[in-house]
Amino acid sequence: MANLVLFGPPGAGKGTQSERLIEKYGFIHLSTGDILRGEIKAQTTRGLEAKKLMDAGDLVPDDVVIGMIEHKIETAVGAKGFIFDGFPRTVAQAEALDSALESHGLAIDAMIALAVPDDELRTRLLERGKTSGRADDQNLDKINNRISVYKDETMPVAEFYSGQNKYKGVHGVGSIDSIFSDICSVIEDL
Ligand code: B4P
Repeated sequence: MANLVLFGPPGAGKGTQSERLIEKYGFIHLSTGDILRGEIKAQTTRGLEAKKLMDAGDLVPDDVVIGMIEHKIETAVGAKGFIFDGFPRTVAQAEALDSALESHGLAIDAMIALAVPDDELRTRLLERGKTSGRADDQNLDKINNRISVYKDETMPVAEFYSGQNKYKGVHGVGSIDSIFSDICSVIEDL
């Protein structure tokens, strides 16, 4: 089984497609967004610190998310394969992920990158904001900030994996089923 990074801008469908991939292939799913929202719900110190940044659409510091992911990898070693959703979001996180996996004799096999135009992202996130209760989905300025943080801080991660010949682009507009089928084709060709 492969270890995959599911990549894309906010609202690209990473969480949506991860759910289906887990069901089909039995991956261990590591979503830093979900883990952080869990910490906020549990009102941990880390969660309370992260909340301000997440609500504004900014990234949580690298050392916080790297520590969380290293811990989750430790507890799941021996799993069939990992799907990293929303992580890495900076080159420093990508380097830390390579080291953490390497220390267990593992590596990323592919980055699957969902490409979606900015207008479609804004529409999807505002729509989700009507029911998600997520502050970062309910305000256009915050959504625009998330998109620009993605362009400035996260897009270089795609070059990082391109340099390792692991980048696989997938068109992220269309039905959820057709995008899922394109992702499965990539995985089955690995
Ligand atoms: P995340 O939780 O990772 O989430 P996301 O960017 O909102 O989106 P995702 O792409 O998963 O969207 P989804 O499938 O749900 O991050 C939230 C915040 O956490 C970040 O801003 C940051 O503050 C913090 N954070 C997380 N990880 C971090 C890290 N590594 N480092 C630092 N900070 C970090 O899809 C969105 C909507 O689109 C849904 O409503 C869905 O139904 C819809 N949709 C999906 N596919 C569709 C399709 N094909 N057509 C139409 N609609 C579709």
